[in-house]
Amino acid sequence: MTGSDAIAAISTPAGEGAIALVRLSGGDAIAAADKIFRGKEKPSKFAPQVQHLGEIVDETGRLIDQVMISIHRAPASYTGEDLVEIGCHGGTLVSAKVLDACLRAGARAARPGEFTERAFLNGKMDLTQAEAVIDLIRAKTDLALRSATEQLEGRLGRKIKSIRDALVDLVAQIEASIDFPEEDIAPDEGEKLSARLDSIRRNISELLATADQGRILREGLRVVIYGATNAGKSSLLNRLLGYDRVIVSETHGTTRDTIEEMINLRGVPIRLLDTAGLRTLAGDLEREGIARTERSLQTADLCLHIVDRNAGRPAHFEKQNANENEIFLLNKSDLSEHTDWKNTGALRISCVTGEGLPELENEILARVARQNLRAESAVAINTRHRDCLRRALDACDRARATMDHGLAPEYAAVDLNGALRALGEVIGAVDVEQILDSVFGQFCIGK
Ligand SMILES: Nc1nc2c(ncn2[C@@H]2O[C@H](COP(=O)(O)OP(=O)(O)OP(=O)(O)O)[C@@H](O)[C@H]2O)c(=O)[nH]1
Ligand SMILES: [Mg+2]
Repeated sequence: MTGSDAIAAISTPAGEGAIALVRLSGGDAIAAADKIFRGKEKPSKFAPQVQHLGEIVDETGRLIDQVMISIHRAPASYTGEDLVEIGCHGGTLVSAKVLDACLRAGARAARPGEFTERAFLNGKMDLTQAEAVIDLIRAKTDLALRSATEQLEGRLGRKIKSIRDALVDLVAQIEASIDFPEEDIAPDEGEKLSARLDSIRRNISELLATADQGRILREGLRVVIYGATNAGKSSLLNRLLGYDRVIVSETHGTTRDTIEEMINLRGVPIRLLDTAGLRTLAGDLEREGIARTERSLQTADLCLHIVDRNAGRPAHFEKQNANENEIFLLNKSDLSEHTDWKNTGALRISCVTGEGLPELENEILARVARQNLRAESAVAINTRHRDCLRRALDACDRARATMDHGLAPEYAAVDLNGALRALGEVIGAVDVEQILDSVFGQFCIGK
């Protein structure tokens, strides 16, 4: 259980708005509200979950703001503790003064994510669900949002728990045969144990395979536009973005740095990068830009190689082999085609007329689909989960090797227990202070 000291924070974003929400949570939260609220009755007398109109006053009894206030009693609240929600007017100063009043009444300022941390510590949610709250707040597209909602609902947690249960059974079998050899427990032997372990390893691998999808949903697919100078890279970024974000000009070498923008392509979040054009005759500054282009290409999920069909083949040009991670584009299809490009298989687009752009979007989405990014497969692990699951899988692999060597199953038990711990870390079933700090530290204050 958590200490029941009351914490308080402004839960709505900073800035002006119609209303702001100040939350108080903890054993003393309602008592603190009693001290600063003036209305028909005291918050401690309120029925839970009912809004009441009244005033927040300072220590001299002077009015700070007219508010709507409600109380939620433990354990039926977000945090699992007594929780008070004060809806005040949305000015920066007003909400700060209401928060101040809460602090004077005995609460302390909440750390980022502390409300959700308490919800986790009070068993209201597992760690994957707590993380889903961050994903939900940060989601930029419908698909990302849906995935976060599924995780909040507990789908990933349930999968992990079922794998863990299977592993616990297996370990129990093995340990029973060690601890009570004389009892007549007929433990699963050799082949059967290995088969059970293999099924567990498969389940872990399947979850691990969703890591890429999770990264794309959370951070966006990295799509890098590259090609010779003046090919129309910046024009393409502007076109896909829908407004003139980058300077476009007929001068070669206009873009000197990589420029990144987020777009929402029919629900799929995409981080689109415009890069410095590639050419051999370049000054120092431009060379640095080109080096950055090359670095971006190394981390790209998908590259859009774009050339000007009106011009001849650029000096650096290499004919690309059919590559899963690359789409080759002949731009400026509104102009005549240089003979160099005769019979070149490529998608022809025009950033001026918009020709070919819907086809390009389809092609990008088709490539994404090949990466298994589908709304239905809504379980998508994050990097922390991936790290835990990899350790769990490694430990299972070691246990499997031990069994293969014909050693007694108890030698495998050490590794299997390691796998159990690693799986437990995913859902927060093992008490590891460090994990909690790193998870909840990412939150905003008041969540
Ligand atoms: N006619 C025609 N002109 C285009 C098209 N796309 C781009 N342009 C023109 O081509 C020139 C270069 O476009 P940019 O988008 O700046 O090219 P870039 O690849 O970003 O060039 P650098 O930043 O110098 O590497 C500009 O004058 C654009 O207006 C197109 O589809 N058709
Ligand atoms: Mg450019």
